[in-house]
This record gives sequence, C-alpha cells and structure tokens, in this order.
Amino acid sequence: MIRFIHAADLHLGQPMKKIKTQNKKLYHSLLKATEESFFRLIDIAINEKVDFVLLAGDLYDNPKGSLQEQFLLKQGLDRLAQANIKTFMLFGNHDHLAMAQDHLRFPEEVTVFPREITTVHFTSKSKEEVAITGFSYDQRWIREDMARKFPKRFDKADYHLGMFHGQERQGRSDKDHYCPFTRTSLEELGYDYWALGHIHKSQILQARVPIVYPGNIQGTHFKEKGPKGACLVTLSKGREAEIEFVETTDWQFYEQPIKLPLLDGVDDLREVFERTYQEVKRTAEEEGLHLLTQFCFQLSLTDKDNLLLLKRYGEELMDQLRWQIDNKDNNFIAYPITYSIEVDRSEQKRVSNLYQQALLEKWQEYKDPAKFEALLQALFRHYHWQRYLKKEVDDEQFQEDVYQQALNKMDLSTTNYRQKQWRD
Ligand SMILES: [Mn+2]
Repeated sequence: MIRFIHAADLHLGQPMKKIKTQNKKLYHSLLKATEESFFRLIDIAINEKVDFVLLAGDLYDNPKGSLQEQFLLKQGLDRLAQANIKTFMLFGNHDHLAMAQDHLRFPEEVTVFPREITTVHFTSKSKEEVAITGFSYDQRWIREDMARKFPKRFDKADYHLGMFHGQERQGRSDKDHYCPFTRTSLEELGYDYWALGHIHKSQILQARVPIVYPGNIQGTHFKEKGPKGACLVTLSKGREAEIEFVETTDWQFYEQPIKLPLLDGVDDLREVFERTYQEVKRTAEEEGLHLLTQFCFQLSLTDKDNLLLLKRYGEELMDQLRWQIDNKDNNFIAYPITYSIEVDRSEQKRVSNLYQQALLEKWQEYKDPAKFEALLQALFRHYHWQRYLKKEVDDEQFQEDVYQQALNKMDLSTTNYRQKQWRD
C-alpha cells in the first residue's frame, strides 16, 4: 500500500486582483492566504505520514517564481524532506520559465521533472516498487500530444503513476495548447493513477483509471468558490483507489443566495443586507472559515420594484456594510465583496422558448415562394443582385439553402443562450 498527497496549481505569489478592498489588513491577509494554504498542505502530509507528495505544475504564479516564492516553496519542501517524505514535482504553463532559470537548491528528496518525459523509480516505505513518469513545461504553450509519448506501464513496478499538467482536447486549435490529451490515451498506458494539474476545479474524470485534478489550493475569485485543497490518495494492489479531498485553506469564496420579500423602500433593503451579513457570519463561525462573500439576489422577472431598488442602492449598501465592518467589527470572517442579481431561470427559459417559437413561425412563413420573392424585391432592385442572383433565386436548391442557413442562425442563437447560462 502507498499513500501520497496529490496537489497542483499552488500559484504561490498570486495576488487577488479582482477583490475590491480598501482595507490594508484584509489586503495583507489575502496576500498570505495562498502561502498559509501551502503550509497547511505540508502539515497534512507530515501528520498523515504519507510516502510522498506530488505537485503537478503551476507551483508559482509567475513564469519563473521570484526569489521570495522560491524560498516559500523550498521551506515547505525542506520540512517534508526532514520528515523523510519525497516530493515529485513539475512546472506547468504558468511557471514554465522556472525550468530555464537558476533555482534555489532543493533537498535531495525532491525530484523536479525535466522538460523531457522521464520516469523515476524508487522503493516505498512498504517496500513496494513505485514508478512515476512526468515532464515540465519549458514554454507557455505545448500543442503536442504528449500523452502519446509516455511509456507504457512499467511491468516490474507495483504502482506506476503519471503526472501531467494539461487539459482534455477540446478539438479547437485556439484552445488546445495545454498538452491536449484524451482520457483514452491516458487509460491505454495502463498506469494506476494520473496526477493532473491545470484545471482549478477539483474533479475526477470518468475513466477506467483515476484521472484526478485536485484543483488549486486557494481560490482568487468567485469562479473559484468553495473549499480548496489537495487529494490524499491510498493505492493498494487489487483494490480501488481511495481518494480523499483535504481542505487546506480557510479563505473561501462563498455565494449566499437571498430570496427577497416584497420590499417597501431602501430601509427594507438595508435590513436585508445586514441580516444576510449576520447569517453568513454565523456560518463562517460555525465552520471556522473566512468567507469572501457574494450576495446572490434571486428575483423573478415580475419583481421589477425590487430590481429597481437593488440597481439603485445595491452598490452603496455594500460599501456601507464594508465600512461598518472595517471600522467596527474589524474581522473578515464574512467579508461582503460583491452582489449579483439572478433572474429565475425557469422564467428565462419560458421567454426564450416563446422567442424561439416566434422565430420558427416566421421561418415557416417564408417557405411560401411568393413571400420569399417579395422579401427579396428590395435586393432585386439593385443591379448587382440582378446580375448575379436573379437566376439562382428561382432555383429550389438555392431557396432551400437560404432556409437552412436561416435555421442554423436561429440554432446558433439558442446555443449561445445556453452557454451563457452554464457560465453563470
Ligand atoms: Mn493553474
């Protein structure tokens, strides 16, 4: 049996640029949050007495890592080495220059994968043979299919692990530049575990073998909400992998949903803000967390009065709440950062269906050749069109093409609409 910590995307040195705060104390706390999360990760590895730690890229937020960030990383790795824990790590797209730079010397227990795909072998504390294969980025973008270059599972090893910083192939040349891979190409190599990095959301890809993104260790905006941390993994021969998510940060981005009652003016709205803050504060106290909060007001389409009040006073009420906390409470356990307004989705959908239906009806209407012609009259008055198009307009195939293209355009608009919803 082997046990290890798999983390990625430490992004040491990352600023929280998108966080609105005038408060210096909060600002400095946020600067320290990533560092604290990293050291908690080290504590967990030591307390859990793991065999080794895997760090799958983007260790620094900067392309090469400032000396200060290098010191931070080294300090963590030194502590692991003192506890007799090996570290295997690589650099990703964010810190690709770290490969090319002078770097502080790491302890012997640390293996940094070079730019070439490399396999290291060692014997675990349980006297089992472990092989780990990986590589580092030496440039920001890598379009090559690196998975294809990985060696097949090393038969003599009890466990063979792959480390990979990258993203599943999207099938779009403008997106596929983070070592695009497919799940099948990883599965086919026959490894026992894939330690991935790059995607900041913690997830296990559906496959015959665990292909795991632990996510980043500290969120920096509201698209990175909720707990952040690493995976504590146990592999035993002939048994399914045990993967436990361990939280490493207590600064979390948090969304508090609010259903508004019918409000009777700005006083009522102010009370809602205050009440919501108190509610989040209770949650934060119970969980022992710092919640960087977004108030998410859920309205229905008919709720125009509340919407108007929010649009008019929301920003100022938020400022007022922050001012109060900065000056009186001076604690940041439920700090309100921003608010959002969400209109009921089922109603949105109803509107959209109606819209689509109307479009389709129009489309059907113009299938009538007389209407089609009438619509094109204005075009025919132009001599260019007469010259190039008149013959074709009478052609049935041409008409069908126009219909089809119109329909495609309509489909396109619905697709965009759906994508927008998902992004939310
Ligand atoms: Mn990253």
